[in-house]
Amino acid sequence: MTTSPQAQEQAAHQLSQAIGRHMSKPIQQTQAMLADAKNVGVVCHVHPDADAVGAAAAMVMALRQRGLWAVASYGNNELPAKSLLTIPGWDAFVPFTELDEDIDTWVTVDCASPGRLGALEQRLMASDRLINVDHHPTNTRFGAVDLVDEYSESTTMVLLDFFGVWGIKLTREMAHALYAGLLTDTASFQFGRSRMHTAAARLLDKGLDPRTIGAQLLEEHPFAYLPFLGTVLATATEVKSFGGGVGLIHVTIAHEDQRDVGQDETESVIDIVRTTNAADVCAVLKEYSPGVWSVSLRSREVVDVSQVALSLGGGGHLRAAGVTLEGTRDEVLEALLGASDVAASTASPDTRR
Ligand SMILES: [Mn+2]
Repeated sequence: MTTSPQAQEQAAHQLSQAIGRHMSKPIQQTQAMLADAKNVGVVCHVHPDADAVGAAAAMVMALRQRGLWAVASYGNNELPAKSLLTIPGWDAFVPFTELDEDIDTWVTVDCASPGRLGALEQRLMASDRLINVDHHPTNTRFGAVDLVDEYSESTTMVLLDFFGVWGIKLTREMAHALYAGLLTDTASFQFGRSRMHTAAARLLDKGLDPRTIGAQLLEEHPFAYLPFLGTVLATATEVKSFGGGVGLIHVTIAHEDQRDVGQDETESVIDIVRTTNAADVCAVLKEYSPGVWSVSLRSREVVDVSQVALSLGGGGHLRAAGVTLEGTRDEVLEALLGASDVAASTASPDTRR
């Protein structure tokens, strides 16, 4: 029997929209564990981003819809970037020191490894009822149940699939929280499968305004942002030999540069640096407290930066990854440049320029 091109296209479309078959078992296991849960703590990674806050907030809303008691938290003391406070469900977060003793089940979201739990690592890893929900290819599968889909664009996409099977009725607030993670983790719908758009359409159809949410999350900077950019972008340096010749551009944000700006401003720098085409890899070295540096890595099309980050003790995705390192700026830069061979080894010869 021959299949018409239309039928083939239809079948390909259905496949692209389907939840990966590898997810059916972890989805069942997650449902089973939550069926026996009463009080649930949902924990996202330290120094959360929009996917972390959005996923935790949406998960708490879904758990409460199912009649469970639930709160969200993360394992560090500082407030997240101001823009993240616009995500509905932020009010479900409590400081990690105030997490109830009666919590019987934990759900981690957007955490690739136990180290990302910060101050909550020991407490959560001591539990045998931990559900690890994530989309990082470098996830270490540290849960009793691992609901990890590395093909998903965001952790909120993993949850959207799960909620569909779990029978959750999507509310406007839930859709907003899920959309926040999808929008930002795809760099405004540049990285992902076509189903990121069908998912976005479903979420927007709950009554969301993409312009309002986009502006809230990505385009609300104070005037001080401009002189700040002037200072940090002036540090841009090109290392042509990095990664066997694919090149690296690095930019430094020293602790004192951040006096007049917040995390929304510092986090945006990598998205400016990565628009230059002079090198495949770019890095922003950000000193978030004196001597402690978060190194954000991006690649355009050749290097697998998740492997570069992993070799330094961090993790992430093919085109976006990160690691926290301690020392002086020169020591951190030296460590990064030392990963040049790792970068080269991930570059496929035919795509190397
Ligand atoms: Mn994520």
